[in-house]
This record gives sequence, structure tokens and C-alpha cells, in this order.
Amino acid sequence: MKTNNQTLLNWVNEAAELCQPDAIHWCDGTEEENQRLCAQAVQDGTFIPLNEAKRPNSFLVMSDPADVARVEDRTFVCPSDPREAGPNNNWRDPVDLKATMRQLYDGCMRGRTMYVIPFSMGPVGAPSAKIGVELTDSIYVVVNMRIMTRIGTEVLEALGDHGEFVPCLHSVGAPLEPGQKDVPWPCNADNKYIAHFPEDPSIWSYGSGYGGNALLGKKCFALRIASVMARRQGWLAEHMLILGITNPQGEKIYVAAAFPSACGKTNLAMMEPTLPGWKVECVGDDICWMTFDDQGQLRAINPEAGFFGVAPGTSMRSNPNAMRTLHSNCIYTNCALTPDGDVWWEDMTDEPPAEATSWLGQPWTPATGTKAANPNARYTAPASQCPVIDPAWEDPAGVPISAILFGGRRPSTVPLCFEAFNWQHGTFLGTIQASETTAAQAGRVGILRYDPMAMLPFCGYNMGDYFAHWLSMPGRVAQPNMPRIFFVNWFRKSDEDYYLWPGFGENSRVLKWVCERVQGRAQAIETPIGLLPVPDGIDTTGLNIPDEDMEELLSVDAQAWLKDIPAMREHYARFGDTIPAAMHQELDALEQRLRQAAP
Ligand code: GTP
Ligand code: SPV
Ligand code: MN
Repeated sequence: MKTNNQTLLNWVNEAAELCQPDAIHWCDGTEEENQRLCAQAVQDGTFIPLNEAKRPNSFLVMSDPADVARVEDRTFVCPSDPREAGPNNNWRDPVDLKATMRQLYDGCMRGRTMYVIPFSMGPVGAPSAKIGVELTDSIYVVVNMRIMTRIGTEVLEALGDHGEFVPCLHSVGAPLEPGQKDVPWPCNADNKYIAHFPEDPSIWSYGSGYGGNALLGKKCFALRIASVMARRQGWLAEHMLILGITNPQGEKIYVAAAFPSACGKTNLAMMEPTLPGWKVECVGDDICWMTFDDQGQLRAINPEAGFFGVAPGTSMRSNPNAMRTLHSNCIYTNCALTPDGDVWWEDMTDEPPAEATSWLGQPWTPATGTKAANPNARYTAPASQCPVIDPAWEDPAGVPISAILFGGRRPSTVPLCFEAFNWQHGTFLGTIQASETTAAQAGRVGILRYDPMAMLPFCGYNMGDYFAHWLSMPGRVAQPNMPRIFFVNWFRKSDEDYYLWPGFGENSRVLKWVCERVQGRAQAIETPIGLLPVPDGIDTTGLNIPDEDMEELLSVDAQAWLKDIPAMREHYARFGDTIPAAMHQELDALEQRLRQAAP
């Protein structure tokens, strides 16, 4: 037996009795085991091995077209009291939902193997690391979890005989009858449940094999369950990238940034600055756990060990360091396959390939008129392979955070960048963060919605209480050294519908302003919404951008902001009296400042 942890052994036995797998496999996390599983997945028709010379030890997987993204309408957060879950979550009575799901799980792994994956979110044994164990009937999940988290024997050792872990039960919900032939991507598209029981805590996932629905360490554990723990224990579990930025003088600060799904975290986290002499290094690209140290400094760890990155749009031009990370040992999901056994996605190269097999397994040419890769196609890559991974990315003590950025896709109204007046005002800006929906979640894209702190789909409790938790942070230590809070928008569009700001590596110009503000070296103008760069405050040396575009990027249109105020009030009204009074005061004060400024 691999462990003497009786709680774990009992739970695995119970789950096996319920799900009735043909076999149980305890994952040790070794390369040898990984090779065997990948070979098995190739034999099953799930994995397509890529060209060994071009992308060694890498595989392409094409999912069922009905299973390509997170399903927010099938995601449930189930404390016993629905008010705890809040209007931001789908709630079900935990006893009822468990009964429903037990029926689904009954015999659901027949004909399959149940894999036991002990995993650590955070460096194994680090004080802020947390252990989970995922049971799954999907090899795809095992292989991806091995990249995205730390798994295997060392985690069981860290867990010990009496250690605590979060049980995470996952099944694709597609049992095999004797002799029944499997499909490449088994799932149960009509019966998806992504359920969280924060009071246990535990995670039950059924029916989907994709991304955040199935790799349960990520959104389910590290955000929804962890946010509940963080609230209770006085820390923050956030949907944020973490980067280190060094100026030409060698001074370095760390920045965290919360942008909604597919709004630019991975790109910013490993960007190649266009400003000479500046350097960006990546600590993490999606999730950030922040705790005060005994000096009152917020320190952050990346609980993950890999990137589950958006493929379309990723190129040597937009994100060269992501491209350089993908040389080997990666899994590609829903990308296109080229005739020479490589992957391709929209905008990966200036010229598309003459022909390919689309993510739907169909012959594709540039004339086909459809996308070769799914818009939510992803790569899974080890963070250690990133050429600009930060030297401290696995430091158990975390890195000190000097600035927090909020942002999203806002074609109008929101300037390129501005700074909050203080922590309370910054928290307020987070609460009114909005963004257009993307392909990262099932449903329509391009719909503007409020997505506070980029946590709307990931906060495991009532968001009004979450805002109060943010406000409570400075009061938790004797001498708080709070990060400055900024708001950015790379997605402002002109009347002719082009992006006003070039984005990507050019975002270093905004990061430079952030650094200079933190270091007390840059001026700012007080406006009704916050502190904006002075004219010429953003270094545009060498950038070909019309003056009028730059002016528009850095202007505050008080009328346009005033038009949004009623929607902000409605957004708050959804959460009723859980919205802290201080946030209503900030909203009132914003409206008043705008009225004074509006012509
Ligand atoms: P999740 O993994 O879903 O949480 O997404 P993310 O926030 O990490 O987004 P990512 O960096 O993968 O970017 C998503 C899409 O936005 C990609 O297609 C990028 O090419 C595009 N994008 C990223 N940064 C910029 C930018 O500065 N400007 C523009 N115009 N597009 C960008
Ligand atoms: C997101 O949607 O924010 C992601 C991808 O990072 S997933 O892991 O599917 O949630
Ligand atoms: Mn994300």
C-alpha cells in the first residue's frame, strides 16, 4: 500500500465501490508511468503523437465538440445555506445534489481504470501549499494534472498518515459495457456537474473531461474551495498572474494582475518587453495565493506547476516566450494537425498551412472558411520550461507583491491605465470590473458583464462577502504594506473597430509607469475615476501611435462613465445588503466627482 492515511484509503475504497472501476491505479508521478499512460492513450485513439523531431514527447487531443470549455451554468457551489453561495453561484442543496450525483456515479467507471492522483497545489511541503487527491477515469486528466500540479509519491509522503487533503472525485461519465468500443473523448455532455461542497470541503465533477471542469486542482480547488479557506484564514486566493519586472537599473518589483479568462494573463505574465533594458519574469499565469508575512507584506505563490494556455493568437510575435516553452513535453487540446505531424492554430504563423486537419478531425484549408483550431484550444506546458520563469517561482515563502492590476476587455470608456487613490478605492474598482465574455466559457462571446476581480465564475462564496474580505485585509496586520492597485485596458477600440493600443510586449510601457508610481517617480493627474498618467507619462519612444489615439487612450469621458453608473448600481443590487457600505459610498463619490466633471 502506498499510504497509511486511513481517511484517504477509506475514501478511495468508497469511491471504488460506488464507481465500480475495473482497476485502481495509484499514480506515482514518475516519467516512466507518464510514458506508459501516454502510450495507452495513443492506443486508445485519444492522443495523437506529434512529430518526434519537431515536438518530442508531445501529443494532440481533439475533444468531443460538446466538451470544449468550462460550463458555468453546470457549476455548482453548495454550502448548506444558499446565502453563503450568493447570487454569483448556482446553488443546490448539498444533500440533494450528492444524492443526484451518487446515482450518476453508480457504476460510472465500469470498463475503465480509476486513477488516484495525489497532488500538491504549491511546492510540496511549503507552508502555504495544500494537498488534494483526484480520483479520475481519464488518462488525459492524469497526464495534464502531472503538468499542471505536483503529483505522486512525494505528495503522499508530505500528506503522511494523518494529513488533510481535499477529495476530488472526477468521472467522464461514460462506462463501457463488456466488448463496447471506446470513443477518443468519452464524456457525458448532457449530464455535466461541476460541484463544490465547501463545508466538507470536497469537489465532485461528472460528465466533462475538459480543462477547469476536470483538472480539479485548478479552478475548483485553487480558486473556489481555496477562496472559502482564504476568507476564513485571512488570506487571498485570486485569479491572477504573477510577474517580476526589472528596470534597466536592476530594480525589481513583483506585480499580480487579475484579468478574466482569455483576457491576457498568460501573455502579460511572460511578455518580452519592447522597452530596452527592461525584463519581465514569470512566477505564474493564472492563480495567485497571497498571504501577509510577519512584516505586513503581502507575499504570493503560484499554486500551479504548468500553464493551461489559450493557443489561438499565440505566436512568436505576440508571445514568444510561450512559443519557446512549447518545444516538448506538452499536451495540445483542440488545435489543428498539420500534415507533418505538428500543431497549428489561428495566428500562430503569418501564413496558415496550405492544409491541415481541423480540431473537428475534418480536412481544412485556408479557403474552408471555418477556424482550424477551436477558439478555446489550449496547450498544457510545464512552467519549468518557460525561458523567463522567475528564479523565485517555487520559493515556498512566495514573492512580495508591490502592485495589483485589474483589467478586462473594454472596447470603450475605460482608459489604458490608471491608479486607485487607495486600497478601498482600488477594491471598489475591482468590484466594478467588467469584461466581454470569451470562448473560455461555454456560451455567447463578446457580452459585457461585471466580473469583479475576474473572480465571478471562481469565487466560492457570496461576492458581497468577498468584497468585505478584500476591505478587511489592511486591518489584519499591525503595519500593513499594501500593494498599490491599478486598472488597465489593452482592448480599447477606435470608432473604426481597431485596437487603439498595440498590446503584448508594448504593455511593458504601462508596466514601466506602474513601477515608477510604486517607486514614487512618476507624476499622476487626479481625475474622477482615479490617478491617470500625465501627458507623456507613458513612454512611447519608438512606438508608432497617432497622438489622437494616445489622447483617447488616456482620456476620461465623464459622460460615458456616468452612463455606466445605473448598471453599476444594478450590479450591486444583485448582492443586496452583503455589499459593504464603503463600496456604496465609493460608488456615490464616483458619481458625484463625475457630475462635477461632466460638462
Ligand atoms: P485564461 O487562461 O483563460 O485565464 O486566459 P488569459 O487571461 O491567460 O489570456 P491569454 O493571455 O491567454 O490571452 C487570451 C487572448 O487574448 C489571446 O488570444 C491573446 O492573443 C489575446 N491578448 C492577450 N494580450 C493581449 C493584448 O495585450 N492585446 C490584444 N489585443 N490581445 C491580447
Ligand atoms: C479560465 O477559463 O480562466 C482558464 C481555463 O484558465 S480553465 O482551466 O478551463 O478554467
Ligand atoms: Mn484562467
